[in-house]
Amino acid sequence: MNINVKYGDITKISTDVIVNAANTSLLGGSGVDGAIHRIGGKQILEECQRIRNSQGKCKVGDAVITTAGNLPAKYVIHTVGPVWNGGNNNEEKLLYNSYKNSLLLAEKNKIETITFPNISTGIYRFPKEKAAKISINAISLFLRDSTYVKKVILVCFDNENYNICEALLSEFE
Ligand code: AR6
Repeated sequence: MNINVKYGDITKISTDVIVNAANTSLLGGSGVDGAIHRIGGKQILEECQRIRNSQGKCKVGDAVITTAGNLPAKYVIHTVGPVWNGGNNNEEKLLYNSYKNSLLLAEKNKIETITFPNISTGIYRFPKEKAAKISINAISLFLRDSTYVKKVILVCFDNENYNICEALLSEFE
């Protein structure tokens, strides 16, 4: 299958696109968002500001694309995952939408490889096992019919996410 799991820092990955776990403001934050803006430089923030000026805030589950500035990737897709609030607030569907809409945007831009972090599993507190299942479902379904997107990498920054994703993917194969 064309989904790989890696352990590491997404700002060091040189696939065509890396995905940012952003917030609705698109103007940066902490976690992976902070790292991407800090290392990617002001070009990313400037493009995010232009997007905000033209379309307003980014809704939860939606995605937008910018340059990757000084990062080794070519583009950054910024998506906003849901905050986990107990599970009865459409969180699972919204997380699925974050993956799907990021992949659709990559496809629209004729992108071949895309790297995701474990969206919403940090500051937004989404349970890791549930989040990993949703990510792998969304990605595998998408790869069945995609024309341009051929390879997806899940980059995990902590052991727990890495072990969960590895185990789920080996069941899948
Ligand atoms: N590379 C890869 N993964 C990372 C990195 C990194 N450099 N840094 C953290 N992670 P989080 P969220 C992992 O909190 O939960 C921000 O302030 C981390 O271990 O970055 O979606 C935004 O502005 C975790 O597994 O994002 C929002 O306000 C995963 O990335 C809010 O946090 C997501 O953790 C979004 O919260």
